[in-house]
Amino acid sequence: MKTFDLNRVVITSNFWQKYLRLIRKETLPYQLQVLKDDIVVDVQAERKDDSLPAGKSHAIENFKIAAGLAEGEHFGWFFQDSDVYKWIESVGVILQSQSDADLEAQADEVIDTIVQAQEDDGYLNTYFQLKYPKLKYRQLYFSHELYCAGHLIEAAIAYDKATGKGALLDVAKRFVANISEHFGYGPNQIQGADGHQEIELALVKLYDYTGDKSYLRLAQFFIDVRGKDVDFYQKEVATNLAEGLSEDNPVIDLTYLQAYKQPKHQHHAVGHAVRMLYMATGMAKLVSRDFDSELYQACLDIWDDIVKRKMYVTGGVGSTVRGEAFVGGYDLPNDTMYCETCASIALLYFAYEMFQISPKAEYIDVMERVLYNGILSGAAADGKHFFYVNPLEVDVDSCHHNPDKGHVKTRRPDWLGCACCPPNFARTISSIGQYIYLESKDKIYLNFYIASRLNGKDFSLEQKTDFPFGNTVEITYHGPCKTLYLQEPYWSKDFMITCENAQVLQHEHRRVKVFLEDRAKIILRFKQPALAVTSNPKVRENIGKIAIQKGPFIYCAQTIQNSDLKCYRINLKMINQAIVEEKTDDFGMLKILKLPCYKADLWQKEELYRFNHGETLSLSELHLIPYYLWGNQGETDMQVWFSIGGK
Ligand code: FUB
Ligand code: ZN
Repeated sequence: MKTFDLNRVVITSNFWQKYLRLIRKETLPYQLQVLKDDIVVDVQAERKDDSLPAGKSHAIENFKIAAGLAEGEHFGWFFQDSDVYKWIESVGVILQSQSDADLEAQADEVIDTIVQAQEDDGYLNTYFQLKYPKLKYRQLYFSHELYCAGHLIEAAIAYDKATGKGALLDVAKRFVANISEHFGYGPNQIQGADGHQEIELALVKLYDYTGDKSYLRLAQFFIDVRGKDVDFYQKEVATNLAEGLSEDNPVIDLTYLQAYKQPKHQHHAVGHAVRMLYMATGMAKLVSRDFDSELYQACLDIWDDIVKRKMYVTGGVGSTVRGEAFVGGYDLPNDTMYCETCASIALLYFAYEMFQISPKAEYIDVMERVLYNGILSGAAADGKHFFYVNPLEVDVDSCHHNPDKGHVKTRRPDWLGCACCPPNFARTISSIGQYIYLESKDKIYLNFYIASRLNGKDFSLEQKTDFPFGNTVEITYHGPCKTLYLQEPYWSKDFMITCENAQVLQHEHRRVKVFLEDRAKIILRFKQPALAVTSNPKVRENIGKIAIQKGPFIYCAQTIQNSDLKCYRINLKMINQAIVEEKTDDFGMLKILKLPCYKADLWQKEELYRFNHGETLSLSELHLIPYYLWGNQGETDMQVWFSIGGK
């Protein structure tokens, strides 16, 4: 299957155009100012820990120092370079469908600095160049050198594709040449992989872009070598100690790094969530380019483990702050979870790759769930504030006082010391056009109902719809006969399809196969009722609770619109009485779902426990908003799961 170049997909959806405009006009200029330390913003540590870098970004300054254009020391996380690469990738993605002279000039300037920062032998990582040159490629358990290289590759491809200016692509290729020289199964080569996966998926992209098979082979090497020698990282530590190069003597957690065995033998989602999912994405990419049944089985099992046991209803993943990691199955606490924006983004990537291997409804379901909930919640509606952690329940007082919630922010900060999420959000959302359609020979896969025009090589297709809010999709097609694949959304009711110059050939497992002739017209109609979501009884946090979903959106309640969130009791019989009230707010997007319900009376006396006291319930109304919009109106308690109650 192939994606379409972004200049072939013209997004006309109001919902998504707003985001694309926001990213181009607000987010990217703002992010550049922050990366250049040009504006004073509150750069917070990602969790309460005074040892973590915060206060400024310094990401571009690090490149300037490495390039000899400025003096000073490296500041920030050792993977700070990747923030800049992701920003360039976002610009590249935007420029692929729309010119923007200002953004392009700014990106050129940044790229020029990067070019100058690269060493003659191709190596490029400002942290090691400036701080520990003797430890290059020698601390792979934490170094992120190849992780940063991966983001460089992705940025370089996006920018070259958009502008044809190959400077950054040359940098990336020279860095990869240096990596190929140092890593491999040859004598004197390093037989290990970066602690943080990313280069694997990026190398496959580089192979796709250049057609050079050596990049695919290198990606295969990194997936193969991981976990092959389980002592690899510990040996690195021992050698550095013995040679007096470093005094660090950590005990390496191989589960955190997904290096406890080779990926092809891994069958569970464990350890650091973003690493796990970038790796799984890389594995799935390899499977679709060069089929490997063992690797595919590992992908399938990891997928099942996530979506059947470890994924939040918002598409968030990573249940614990410790190691930003997956934990056991059904362990999904709503208020101490991690649910990093990057992890949700990585789940979108993994799902998309899995769909391309086997186009089943479940992959699109997860992509949609994570996109409209756990990813969009990552940024504020102003495009300039960002969550790293995306909770499903916030009690402001508890977040301020409970040290176990030091990572749960009650407001999206201006920026973060560990700023992986904000530019990841920008590059992913600006690439939305890439996820809507796929093609394979004479087949077109329409994955998302997003109003857009698709200009294929020999056909054109247009989707007219107000989705995610509207309930109809009108598809028109001009071109030679083809087969179109559509999805019946899992949350939809009364899904109906009518065709002109087209014929439904199959409608099974919520996948619809339609034969298209020239001038075909297809109209889809469906309802998006408010639905009560129940979780598997093994999820102890959600026993006796429900969440509300309408269309692709999970809803939540805030104390801005309600009071004492824990007192609301939802009666399943009342769900169908929910009504939507549109409210124009600053961002013009807020739709409030008003749900009749019950509310437990508060106790008048301040006491903690009573004997034999049933709840006294009064009729009430809960005002819910789409989860992704929470936290845009100031600090507030927030809740997704509500107790069932009332008659
Ligand atoms: O380590 C690089 C990125 O920073 C990870 O993907 C995130 O989880 C954050 O730790
Ligand atoms: Zn992140």
